[in-house]
Amino acid sequence: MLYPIDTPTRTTKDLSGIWRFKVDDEKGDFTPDQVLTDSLSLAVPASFNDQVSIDAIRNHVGYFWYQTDFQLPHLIAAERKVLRFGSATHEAWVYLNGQEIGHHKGGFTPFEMDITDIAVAGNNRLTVRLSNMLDHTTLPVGNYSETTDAHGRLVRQVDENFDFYNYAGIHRPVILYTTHKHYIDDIAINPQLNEDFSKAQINIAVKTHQLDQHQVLIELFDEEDQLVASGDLNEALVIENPQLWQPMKAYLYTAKVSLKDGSDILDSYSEPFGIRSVEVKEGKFLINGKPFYFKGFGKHEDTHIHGRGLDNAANVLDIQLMKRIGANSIRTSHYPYSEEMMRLCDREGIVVIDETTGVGIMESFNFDVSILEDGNFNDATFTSLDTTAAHEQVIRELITRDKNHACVVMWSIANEAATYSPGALEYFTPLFELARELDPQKRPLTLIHIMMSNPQTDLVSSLVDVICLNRYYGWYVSHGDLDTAEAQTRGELLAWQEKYPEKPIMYTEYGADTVAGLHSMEAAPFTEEFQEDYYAMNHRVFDEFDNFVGEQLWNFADFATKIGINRVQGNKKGIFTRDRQPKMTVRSISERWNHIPNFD
Ligand code: BDP
Repeated sequence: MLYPIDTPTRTTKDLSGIWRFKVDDEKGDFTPDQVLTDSLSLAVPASFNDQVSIDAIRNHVGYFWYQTDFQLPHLIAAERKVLRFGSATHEAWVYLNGQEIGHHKGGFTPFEMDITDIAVAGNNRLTVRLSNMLDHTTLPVGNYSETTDAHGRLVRQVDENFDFYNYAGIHRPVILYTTHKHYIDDIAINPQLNEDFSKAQINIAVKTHQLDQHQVLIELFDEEDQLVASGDLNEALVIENPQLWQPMKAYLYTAKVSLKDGSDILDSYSEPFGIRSVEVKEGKFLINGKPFYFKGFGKHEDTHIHGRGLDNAANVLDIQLMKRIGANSIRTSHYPYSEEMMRLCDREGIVVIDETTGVGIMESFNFDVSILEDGNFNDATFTSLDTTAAHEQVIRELITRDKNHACVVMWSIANEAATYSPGALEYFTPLFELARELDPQKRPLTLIHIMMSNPQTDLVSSLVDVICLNRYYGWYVSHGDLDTAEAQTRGELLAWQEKYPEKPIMYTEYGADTVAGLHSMEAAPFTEEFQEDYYAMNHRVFDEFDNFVGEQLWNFADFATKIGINRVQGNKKGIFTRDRQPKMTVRSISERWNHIPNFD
């Protein structure tokens, strides 16, 4: 599925704006052909939650209606018309002019519907029924329950099995685009560099919906818009002395694909791509043959008012701040980020570990590893949860969507699953196989380990290319005691290194909740001094290890979560506040990262 853009043969119409919105009372008195009355005005794209001032709506669990009207000119009557959602969280039923045209489950990936036969010239009414419910079959995983209130009414509840607020809504742009009836469906680009990087063969697969006599022409352009290679699908496209896509120094070529009927161009599409190699070898993570060091963050799509909705300005600022403090990479914790962000990371040279929605795959949550040590620990995650189908679907949709991005150097199949539980290896093996098979570029694969999964307890690390650890020594374990935490950090890294000497190791989370403006002479937890000491301790240990290939701290910025006794108006582990003001530790992290080169 291609990202919707304007080309000489395609037009897009962005349906962003103010839509009508209403909680579905489930009485069945509204049908999607009707005008949604008694509704609120709500911005799309954005989460609904923080746009409303009524708690009962903000926290409602169940179904919601969204509706807008749009006009189509007669001019495009003969064109094929497609309606595409960047994402709708978490499940959507879509109706056009009263007729159901599609359904999609999974809140962080795009889906589209051909509306050629249903859209009309003039006014069209688009209605969406949305659900924000999560359960043991969905990703992310939610604990779903039902009760009745004092009036006997059904009350649905979702207790998130993860640590971020369950924002919902139409989070990404809704675009109507047109194509010719014979069209380009998908493009997969797989640049292969020769050994000394003096040549790149650009392998391109194109999926079309076309007649046999039609031809596909491919033209490759450099950043100055100069044609550097061209040919049809059977010809080898070679770029001599290619400019490489490099971390923090991006170079993007463009593949212009045309579907032709004789000299007529029926459809054309331009896809940016970068040329770079990625490889894991002898304990190193190589980009373009050189050992790369990840410096950066686990993040969230989370901003004031927009919630988890697309916020291009925030994305731009975040990358600017990252550059200023010497960061070079992010992980899209804990779901696929917007296509707009992925394109921006390509452009800006930000290296991305691209994560699925595989979060919350854990029946028991506990940072106390000792409960595993007596050998009787029994966690029923892989018998009680039923997430396989959702997991396969999100892997498929993520890799299909992001396969061409130069910025993506590794796929993360899951975050903090119960990889110490019986059944973990059996659950993950086919998912890793699926990801390897789907990715034309065969990027490295990983999953992210929770603390309970250590060299003694972990069952799945034989599958991963890089050992990625979320570690909270000094915070959830040995809280406030950085001397003990330092010894524990060193001890565990040594044990991983001994067990998997060939696998690179990196931290994908480490952090301490820090309330901006809170200070103390004795560097007590929650103060800005403690956060600084905590990072200094970790960094001392990291620097002792040769096959330690990166530090992505938790989190870039404070973010919203459900309420809980560990959360002071959200998760405060950001090194920036939620409105992107620096905490004290930003200075020392900036000092460190600006002195660590991107490559060894
Ligand atoms: C890890 C999770 C992350 C949490 C973080 C924390 O991967 O989502 O926000 O811990 O507790 O367990 O701050």
